[in-house]
Amino acid sequence: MTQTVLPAAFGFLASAHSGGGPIPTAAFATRGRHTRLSERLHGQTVDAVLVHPGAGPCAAHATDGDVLVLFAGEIYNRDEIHGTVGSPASASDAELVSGLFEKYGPHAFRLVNGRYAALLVTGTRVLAATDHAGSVPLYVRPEPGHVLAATEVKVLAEAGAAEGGAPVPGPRRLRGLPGVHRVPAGTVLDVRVDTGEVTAHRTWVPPVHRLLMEEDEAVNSVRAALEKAVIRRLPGAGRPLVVLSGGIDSSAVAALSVGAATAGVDTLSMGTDVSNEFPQARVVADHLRSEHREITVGSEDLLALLPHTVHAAESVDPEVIEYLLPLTALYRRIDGPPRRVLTGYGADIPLGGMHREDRLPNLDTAVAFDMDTFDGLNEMSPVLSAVSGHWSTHPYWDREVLELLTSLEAGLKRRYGRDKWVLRAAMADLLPAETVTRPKLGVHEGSGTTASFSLLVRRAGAAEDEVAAVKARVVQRLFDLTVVGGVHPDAVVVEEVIGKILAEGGR
Ligand code: IOT
Ligand code: MG
Repeated sequence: MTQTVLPAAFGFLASAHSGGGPIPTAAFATRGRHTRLSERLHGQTVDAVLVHPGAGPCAAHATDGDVLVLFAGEIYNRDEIHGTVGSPASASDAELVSGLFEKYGPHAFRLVNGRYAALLVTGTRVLAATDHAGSVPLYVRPEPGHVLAATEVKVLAEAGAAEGGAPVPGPRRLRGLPGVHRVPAGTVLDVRVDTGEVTAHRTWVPPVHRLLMEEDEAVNSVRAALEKAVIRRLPGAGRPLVVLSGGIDSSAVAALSVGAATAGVDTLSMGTDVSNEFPQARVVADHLRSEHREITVGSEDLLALLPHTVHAAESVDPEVIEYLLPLTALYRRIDGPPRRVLTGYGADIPLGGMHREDRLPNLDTAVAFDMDTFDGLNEMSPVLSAVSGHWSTHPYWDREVLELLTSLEAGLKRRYGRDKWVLRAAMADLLPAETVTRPKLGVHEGSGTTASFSLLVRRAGAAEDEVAAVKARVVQRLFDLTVVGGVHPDAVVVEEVIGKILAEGGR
């Protein structure tokens, strides 16, 4: 069963209440049409806004008796779910979740491999669920009698501090937003609307065991899992767009897409006036015969998008913002109708690609640490591309691929002096040899983003040893302004923010 061209919705805002309650303005950064709905269930009323691509009716909600489902994103194991719930082939993802819930209750979400945030309302409960990776962020603001939920936290900022909310399990508070909580990755928060009480159920945890495997078996398993994940992400009609750096991660996604997409594949590379990887990406595009485009962004224009990146990602991690800034610039330059975008993002986390580390115990420690700490960074937030109407998806963070890659023993990740060896070996027959052997270069390095941001901070007067701390404060300040404070990112001048931070000194 092939994927639809785009998901039925990119995001939502919902207010579930037993006796009225204001619903905030749907101030999403996500671009799309807004569909409103108001549904009276037995024990509560739900008012919601879905933000979605396309002009037709929005299929991202389903009602069945006293169950209402709102669903942002998409499911990748639709076939398996059909098999177990016996739904019609035309069933929407929201209907599949509703069918799974009827059979399995809140454990339904343990069965879904997808990129989604979902809200399921029934009786006096609101279930707020994230996928295994928390790749579509979801936030709740529980108060006795009134629960707000949204896929962008800026939408909840307007509601102010929650009153009388019961404690929420897990330290998932948000900077500057008292009473608002992020739903952790791979979790269902079960909220009682009458009391505001919250219980958390995990639906996925990263594997901590490791598998010893023969080379051939590991290589074949990685190839098969990644191929399946790519195929599951390809649209039934239309051409996918692969954002291509020419590194092994995105080149593998492009190669597997070319093998599977009947309508052909487009590839796109970005660079700046300071630095680019155009020649390396071109080698891959020529080899695969994709329709390839290059986009050059001036580094001043790039840095001016820092507020937009923080506003879209709603992240306060300065390193992650440096990875996401060039991608934000790239997505904003994809014009024309909404596209389905495949990326190689995330491969380096389970494979330890960011760590230039030869010693296996240290490499595995780094992988374990990264798999323990990704939650809340929002590095795969769909909002990054949805600000310009596009849907992004990440095959390496498909639940099955991620589980396999994480659990491979470190010696399959680092082997014969190569990083990400198992992936390189798995793709060797589909890519040019120079691509397969090319060492990793991060997007923040290849585009010169880290260097340009550092230069900007130094030019404003920061000493060399202050640069990292100032960058961190800049990112926090941008979050306070654009996410908490509701200031439009166009209205923020990065140089002024840096100037103020330096003027404040150590405070
Ligand atoms: P990197 O792996 O360089 O890039 C991520 C994806 O962005 C690539 O696979 C590709 O699809 C796209 N991309 C990168 N550069 C370009 C370009 N010039 N033109 C077009 N598309 C491009 C950071 C990183 O190095 O990205 N991301 C790491 C993990 C971050 C660490 N996070 C964590 N520990 N939680 C990653 O795994 O992707
Ligand atoms: Mg990568």
